Parts: sequence; C-alpha cells; structure tokens
Amino acid sequence: MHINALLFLALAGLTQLCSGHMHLHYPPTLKGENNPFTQGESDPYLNYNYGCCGREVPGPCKGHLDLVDTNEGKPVVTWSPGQKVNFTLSGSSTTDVKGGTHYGGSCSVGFSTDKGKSFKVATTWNGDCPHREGSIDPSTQSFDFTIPADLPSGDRTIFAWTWVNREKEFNMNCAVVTIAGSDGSQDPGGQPASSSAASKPSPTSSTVPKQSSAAPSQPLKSQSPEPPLQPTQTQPSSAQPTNSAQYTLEGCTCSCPYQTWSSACSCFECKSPTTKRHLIERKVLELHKRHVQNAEKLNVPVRRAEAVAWNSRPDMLLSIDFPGASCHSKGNPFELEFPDPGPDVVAGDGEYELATPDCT
Ligand SMILES: [Cu+2]
Repeated sequence: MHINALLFLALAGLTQLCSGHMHLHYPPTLKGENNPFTQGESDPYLNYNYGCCGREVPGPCKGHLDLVDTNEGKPVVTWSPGQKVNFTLSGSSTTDVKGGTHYGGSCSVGFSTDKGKSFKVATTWNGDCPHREGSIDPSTQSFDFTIPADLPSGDRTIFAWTWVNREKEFNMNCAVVTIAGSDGSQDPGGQPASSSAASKPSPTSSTVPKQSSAAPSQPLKSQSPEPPLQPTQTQPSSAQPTNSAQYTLEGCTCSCPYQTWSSACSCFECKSPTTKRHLIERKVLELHKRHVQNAEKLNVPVRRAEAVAWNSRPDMLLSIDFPGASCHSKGNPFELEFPDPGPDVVAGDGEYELATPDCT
C-alpha cells in the first residue's frame, strides 16, 4: 500500500514531466495566446512535442504555416540584420498540464524567407536550452542571439525555434516577423540575398574580405584576465584581416568570433583537462563581450562580414524524434549535438555529454 502510493506518485511525476513542455513565448507564436493577431482559440498544443498524445505529427511550425499570409500571420516584431535580439520560452499552458523545462535540451533558431518551404539556422544552443537554472516562467528563459547580418529583408519572414530534449521530444514553434532593410537607405525589396560573405557591411562596419581560416597572423600573448585584456587581432587595414579575436587563458588558446559575440568562444591546445574547457570558454566569452562592448562604445568597428553567407547556412533539423522522423537523438544521458549547427553556436554548460543523432 505504502509502496504502491509511492510508485503512483513517481509515475504521476513522470507523466507530468513527459506531457508538459516548453514553447516559444516571445516573439509570440502563430496561434499563441499572447499573439495579438490570434483569432478565436489559441492552439493548446503549442507546448507539446511532435507526435505526443496520440496526435498526428503536424508540419513545420505546429502546422500553422497556412496562417502566414492571413491576418493571423501579421508580423509581431521588427528586427534588423545584425541586430542583437532575444527570444523567450514559456511553460505556461492553456490546458491543465503545466509545462516543464526538462532541465535543458538543445535548441536551434532560424528563419524562413520563403513562407516555410525552407528554414536556415541562425544560432544553435548545444545543451542547456531551456536554461537549467530557469523555470517555466519566460522571464527566466531568455536567449540572446544576433540576426545574421545578411538575412534578406521581408515583412512576413518566419522565425522558428526548435527544441530536442533528453527525453527525445521534439518541438517547433514559429513567429512571423519583419526583417527591416539592412539600412534605412536601401530598397528592401531590391536586395536579394548575396552569396558573397562580405557584400553587405552596415554603415559603421569596415568591409573585410572573407577569410577561410580564423587563425590570427600575429603571435599570441599570454595575459592575465585583469585588467584590460587585449585580444590579438589583425587590424582591419591589414592584408590579413580576421573574423575572430584570440585570447590565451589558463593554458588554453581561445578564439571568439566578432560577428557573433553572443555565441561561444572555442578553446583549444589546452594544458588543463578537457573537462574544464567549457568553463574556460565561458570566462573567455565574458572577456570577449567586454572587449566588444568597449569597442562599440568607442565606435570602433567590430562587426565583420558573416563567416557563412545566409544562403549557404545549413537547413534547420526539423525531422527528429517523432514517429516517422528521419533522425533520432540518442537521448538520456546525452543532450543533442546538432549535426549541422551553422556558424553561430552557443556551447552548453557541459553538464551532459553531447551526442549527434542517428539519421537515415
Ligand atoms: Cu516534455
């Protein structure tokens, strides 16, 4: 009796965990209860994973792509190429089932500029998404990323968020957004996406030729983090400009991309154990952010050409972990490592090992 009661509680907890999830809260999704353009009832299944609850697997964007060109698909926010923005996640629900963060997972965001025929990756979070330390409250689940500087403008561009957790649940929500022209003076309609990485500098940027390697041409300096840590960097006027700053910290050589300073730095040639590497990468990222923010205050151009042109970015992984999907993640105790994450990757906290999915 006592044992049975405990078992029942355990099973009830498990059921709650696996039927309550997270959804995109900001920008408001198509058919979201917080979307001012939603007509009639909001979609009570925005939180739920694809294929759950005996329901048919919906198409991309929880099956709401047909709303993009209707009044319900009016853009909910205007973003600009190169702008640093954020999205938030929520576990609130219009059903009785409360959401759950699943203590993390891996996320990816991207855009469709062709009304949902294709989606390309903007930024990937390999692990710790949603934030483990956060709750189902969107104020605790905010994620910064940078709009790719060469994302084409459009007034019904689809922003997409995907999530794969350790329980092998996949979710996807979408919001319709306006992408402004890359600067006010340009004709937004007459600027097709360029295949050249360095073709669209913003007015404050210096035009920097694409460089295939992130390696610096100058020797590295070993310095303590306090105070001003100057990255080794090639001057823009140099014949060998670089898209990344290099730092040396705690025996590691680390590289931080300029154009995506909200993304992770990667460290290599570490003398310390590999397990410490993600901690060092976090520290270096903080240093790098400070460096970039200082540079922005001084109006020093730091935003460079995108390392990978928008058209050449990988497609988002949309067919995973539902019945009939072409990929299956390894699941507990692994968090998904997106096999094709694109150039802007935010490293997780390393609490769970990452694993790529099996795809057919
Ligand atoms: Cu769940």
